[in-house]
Amino acid sequence: MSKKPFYLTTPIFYPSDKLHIGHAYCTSVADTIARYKRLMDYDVLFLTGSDEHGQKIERKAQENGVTPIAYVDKIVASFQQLWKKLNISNDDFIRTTQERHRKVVQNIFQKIYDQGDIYKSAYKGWYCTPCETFWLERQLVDGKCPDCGRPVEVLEEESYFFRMSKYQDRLLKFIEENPEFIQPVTRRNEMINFIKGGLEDLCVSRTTFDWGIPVPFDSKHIVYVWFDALVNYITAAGYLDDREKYKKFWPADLHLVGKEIVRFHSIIWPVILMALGEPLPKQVFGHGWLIVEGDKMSKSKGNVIDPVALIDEFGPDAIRYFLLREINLGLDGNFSRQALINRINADLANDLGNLLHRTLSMVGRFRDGVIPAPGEKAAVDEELEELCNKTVKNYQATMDKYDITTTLKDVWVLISRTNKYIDETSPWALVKQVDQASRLDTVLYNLAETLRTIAVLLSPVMPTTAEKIWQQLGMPDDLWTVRICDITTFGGLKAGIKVNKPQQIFPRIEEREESESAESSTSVQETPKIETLPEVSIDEFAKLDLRVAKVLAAEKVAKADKLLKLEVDLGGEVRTIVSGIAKHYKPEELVGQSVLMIVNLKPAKIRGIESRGMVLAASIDDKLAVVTVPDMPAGSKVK
Ligand code: ME8
Repeated sequence: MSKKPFYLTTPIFYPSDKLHIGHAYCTSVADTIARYKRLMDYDVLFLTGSDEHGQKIERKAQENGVTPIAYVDKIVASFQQLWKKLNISNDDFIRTTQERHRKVVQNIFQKIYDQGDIYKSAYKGWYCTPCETFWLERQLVDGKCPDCGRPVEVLEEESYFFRMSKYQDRLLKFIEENPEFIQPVTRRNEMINFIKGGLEDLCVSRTTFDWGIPVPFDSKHIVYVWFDALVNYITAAGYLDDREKYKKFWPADLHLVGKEIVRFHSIIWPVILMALGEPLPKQVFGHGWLIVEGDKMSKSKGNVIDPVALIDEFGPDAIRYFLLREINLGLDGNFSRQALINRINADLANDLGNLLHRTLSMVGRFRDGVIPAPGEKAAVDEELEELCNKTVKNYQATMDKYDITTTLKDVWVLISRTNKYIDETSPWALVKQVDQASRLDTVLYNLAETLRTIAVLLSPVMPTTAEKIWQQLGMPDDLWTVRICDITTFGGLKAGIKVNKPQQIFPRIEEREESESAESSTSVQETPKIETLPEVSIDEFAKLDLRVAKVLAAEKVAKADKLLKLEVDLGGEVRTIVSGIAKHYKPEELVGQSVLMIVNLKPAKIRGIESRGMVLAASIDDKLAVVTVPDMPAGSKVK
């Protein structure tokens, strides 16, 4: 049986400037959906590209003293590099300056003109060049563009007009009959109101500059850049040159666009298609904006975030994960460096990184690196199995709604539960009991199987990380040939596979503030070679108040040859403590030293002296040294 097709697109971006993190957000969402659909065994066509014509680009090129094509060539190359760096799996990249596109735009323009839906008249009104949009006097807000608030220019020129008004009722009926066509519902309501306000015929040609596709029957005119741009979606689907492909992929399943251009995609574009007698796309989804410290990104505000620098610093998957986890599709979301670091440390380095590291190191140490076949089962194993199966099921339900944020939250519930499963089953204790070998096999198998499932579930969002996990688990098949049916029932992993040595997938980012606001944390990195006390969480560790204390005075405690009584300054408070270090230090050796102390230890009476705190010391066999922190002022905190 042939696979079901799925065609999705991003907007084609203007190469007037380099792309910022907002563009990277949109394309990461689209890429995640494309990869998810491939996982669901669809035949996917994923398109992105560049919108290269228009007055804005022509002016930019002039300012830079180069031809428009030289200008866009350079910027478009930077788009393509960015998508490569971000691991975007687009199947095609369309440039509106390509010949395949020019042919389609001219063909369509001619066709609509021939049927009488394009006519010549004169335009008099306003134009916003940054948005490439025509406005009527009454639509302006304080004399400025109602969309972007920038100044508009007066335009008076001979133009061709597209009879949009003729299609108003048909369009409204279509939108009302197809509730899924415009999403989310807030955008749908906006569009319905807009259409009810009346559709004007649209000016679809310009004569006062050259950078565009000539109108085929009147070369003085060039095609309006939005008419030109929207048509890209059928050019790439093979409208003129590959009818079989076109039949397969058109109508598109999803046009993912920013909320500010939903109007072009759900009004102008459908009317062009209606005029052509072509089916309308199944859905236009308007995503929200990325806001930086409360403001929309813009060059003039100086808050534009360069995705290339971020990827170089943190890697592509951390950026993709952050954007998809933090921003609910359809709503605006905030970008902040600190929030990004918190996510990397808590979710990626800690939760996910530890699970992989602990699992692989235990399979390595306890079973010579070979995943055992499962043995005896206990209730805790069944609970993990059930959660794993349920997560895979819910995953499909939430991903089908493009609710990627909820999907990721659910996967992290599974990751956290699996970390807890390690603590509950204590494989390091099972390995010491001969009669528990079968239980240990089950635990190790279950951990590897859950990680295999997690790698597949995360592959649409974090393709590089998923591949790393896959490789470290020693999986023999190519991750990208795996389909959802391979993970729907727990237990699909074959025993006997040799895992590789664990390697860190996300290093912790050490920046000053991050430990203060780091969110959930499960456990500290396992150290394979030494026996440790049971793990504590970062929150538990944070309960210990460790500070630098300056020793003001020290003396021996009468009739106790191990004890010294110390007076210490904690930067504003002097305390007395008793410490069992008399065999290693003479009192005078300690005076003036800055030592480390726990200051919130419960007070204890030792030989009648109340000791309020404890000095930290390192010791092995009969050696001991107090931990000193020279040059740190008394009262400094240890974090
Ligand atoms: O509008 N947050 O191109 P464009 C999130 N060429 N997404 C953002 C964003 C932000 N702060 N800023 C931009 C055009 N975007 C036309 C499209 S399609 C036939 C023609 C994303 O370069 C968002 O997807 O101005 C938005 O719709 C798109 O970039 C606009 O890109």
